[in-house]
Amino acid sequence: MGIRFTTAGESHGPGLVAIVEGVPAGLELDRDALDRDMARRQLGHGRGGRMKIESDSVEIRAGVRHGRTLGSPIAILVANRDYPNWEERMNPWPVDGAVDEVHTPRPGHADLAGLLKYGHTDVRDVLERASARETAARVAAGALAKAFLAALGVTVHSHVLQIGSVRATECESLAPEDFAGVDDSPVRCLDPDAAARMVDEIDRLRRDNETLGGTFEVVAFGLVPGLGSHVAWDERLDARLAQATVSIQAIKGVSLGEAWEVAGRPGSEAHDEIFWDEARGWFRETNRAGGIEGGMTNGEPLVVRAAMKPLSTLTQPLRTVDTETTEAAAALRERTDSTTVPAAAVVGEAMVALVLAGAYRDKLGGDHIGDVLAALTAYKERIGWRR
Ligand code: EPS
Repeated sequence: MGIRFTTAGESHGPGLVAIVEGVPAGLELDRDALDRDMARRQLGHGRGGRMKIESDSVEIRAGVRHGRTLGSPIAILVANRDYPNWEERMNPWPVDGAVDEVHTPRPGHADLAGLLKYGHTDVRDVLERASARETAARVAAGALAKAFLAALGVTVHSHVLQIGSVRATECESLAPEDFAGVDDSPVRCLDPDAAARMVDEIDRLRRDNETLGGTFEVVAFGLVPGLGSHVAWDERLDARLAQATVSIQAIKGVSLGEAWEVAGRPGSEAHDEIFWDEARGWFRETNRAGGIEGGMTNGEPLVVRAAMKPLSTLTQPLRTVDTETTEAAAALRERTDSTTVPAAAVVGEAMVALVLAGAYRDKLGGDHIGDVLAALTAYKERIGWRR
């Protein structure tokens, strides 16, 4: 069954909910670790005023008892602390007095297509759900997946590669310890010089009423080979990772390993030659494939990259059309962030962790975490895996 999860919630409604199914029973959870991830998602230079209001924490409502999972669906609540300021506009029940409708869809957002598709007259009925506030629920779900993966020796990290026109210098290869200080960077970037330039670029463009996109990378360490499968299109792990990552709001592109670079190279410089020695067993000296071959992990670090477009709520709004009058208008101006690439990278970790946790569950089964660990040991032994 893998891991299944769904979220519910509007950006300025009472709160967000995530329901996660498939986490084995008996897994110990660390409350602080869950909340740490929630706080990490709120980081990053370029966030707007909303982050001063929210201070996200995970409230478990089902599926956990005395710090251990029960194997039943886990229900998580993340409150919207901004809701009291929106109680009239976002109340689930009718309110006294008129609430103004929004009729100026933003180019680049779900506003117009959502309005037409669902037959709403108020753009707010679309934008509240399309908002990336929903990613708080994903990160909560992802934190459960990370706890499961940690028990299996897997860690998931992320860092920002580019914001606006500023690119970080990339390292040849990364180890888990390289990420130790990444959250101390104001833009979650491992290259301090580039980070300083990113901050300047954000400040400069913010003064010009602009928003910025960028790219980030998620890296997972400690994976065994053989997660996912070559036998069917929808079992390919790269396909699942791509879907999960591109489903994050404002993500427009996803690649695995050095996908775009490899496309232009001769075959002899595109792949990762195979080696074996007594100490290490199977290993590679390069990781151009980003840890995936034939839709399966190959045991090297998994590398997923994503491209995020600049946020589509602009303080200097783009041209649109009033949906009531069909007259030319300026798009909705709302409080917004300048950039959320550092936060999106943390959401990327969550989505990658959920896919990987599901792949482990598919590979090893296990109603109880002890069963999963026993199956993992047996599998490693059968394939002679030494890492
Ligand atoms: C968002 C707009 C901003 C962001 C929000 C996503 O919210 P507001 O309109 O309340 O200022 O702050 O992100 C979050 C609230 C969050 O927790 O990440 C949007 O339109 O997508």
